Amino acid sequence: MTTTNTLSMISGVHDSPLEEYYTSGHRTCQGCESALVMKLMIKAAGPRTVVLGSTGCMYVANTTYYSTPWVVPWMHTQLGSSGSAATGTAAGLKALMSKGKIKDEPMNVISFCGDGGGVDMGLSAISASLTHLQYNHLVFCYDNESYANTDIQDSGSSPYGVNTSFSPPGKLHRIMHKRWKKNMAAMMAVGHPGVRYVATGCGSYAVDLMNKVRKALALGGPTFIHTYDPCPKGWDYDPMYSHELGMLGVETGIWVQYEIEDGELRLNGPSRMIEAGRRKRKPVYDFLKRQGRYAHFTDEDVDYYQEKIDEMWEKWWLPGIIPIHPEDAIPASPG
Ligand SMILES: Cc1ncc(C[n+]2csc(CCOP(=O)(O)OP(=O)(O)O)c2C)c(N)n1
Ligand code: SF4
Ligand SMILES: [Mg+2]
Repeated sequence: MTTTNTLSMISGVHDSPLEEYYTSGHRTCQGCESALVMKLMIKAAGPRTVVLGSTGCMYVANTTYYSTPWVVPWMHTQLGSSGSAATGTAAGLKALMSKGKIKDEPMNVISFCGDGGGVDMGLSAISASLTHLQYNHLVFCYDNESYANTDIQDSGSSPYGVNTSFSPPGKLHRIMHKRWKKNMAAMMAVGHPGVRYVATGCGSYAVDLMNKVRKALALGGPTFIHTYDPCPKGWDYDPMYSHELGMLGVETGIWVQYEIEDGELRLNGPSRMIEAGRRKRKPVYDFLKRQGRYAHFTDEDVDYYQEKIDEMWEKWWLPGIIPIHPEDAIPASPG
């Protein structure tokens, strides 16, 4: 494995780098948290970084004809290919360096994808990329909970009951999207021994997110980060509330902030306080009622959603992370 960049931890907003590598030139919606997440991601990684992006809002709305906000080398890759693009680029750089064709220096490779591109279509390529431990790269999944760029179709990461263009509430069936959100980060952590870093994040907790990017890149090998990104268009709310909705997602316990470093799990921020019993979860109603995508929810629907979140925190083997109920385990037979 080639060496990685030394990236120190950022102690607070005042300590974050001033330089921007994702600047003007994009045309994402006002209040787009995924755009903020891109800005934080590359601010943390710095200039010695190659960014690859699979199709989705962060490709299409960012890079149109001759305009782009990326100041670092950037390449588009096919919708399901963030994993293979990451491995291929890291392997290519390593080969060029070992042949002396380019300077041998630590180089960050970050390959991002949306939830449609990563949690659904590109899952196998991401999984494969996390088994090639000899290459340094970060797969970064920004999750706005729909195929947003093609007009908000539901994905495997869309939450229960949500109104999307593929799951509009009708007179006969109010709830059309009945699946629960895939548990992507935990799946990546548990299924890929040898991966040194897997984390969840949210743009509302900017310093936490930037430090997670730095840890992933500095630890090296293949790593994975999954962010929770309010999307004014798909979630249907006034763009000024993006930051607040990200916080509410965490404070209600719907989204859990954590990192797994060399097999050691740490919950972060409000999620850590909730887990330690030092803070109460806010009712999911406070989050759901703020978004048009849940406008069709009745009181029963909200109660059901709350029950599922309570179960995630109270009955799962690891709260919000591993959905196994230890009390239901069949005891091993003696002898
Ligand atoms: C193989 C393939 N199928 C379909 C498309 C059309 N398409 C372009 S962007 C997109 C949505 C991607 O959703 P996601 O990965 O969640 O990113 P988002 O748009 O939400 O940022 C789709 C379906 C495509 N570009 N390639
Ligand atoms: S649709 Fe959502 S993710 Fe796409 S640019 Fe607009 S706010 Fe961002
Ligand atoms: Mg998406």
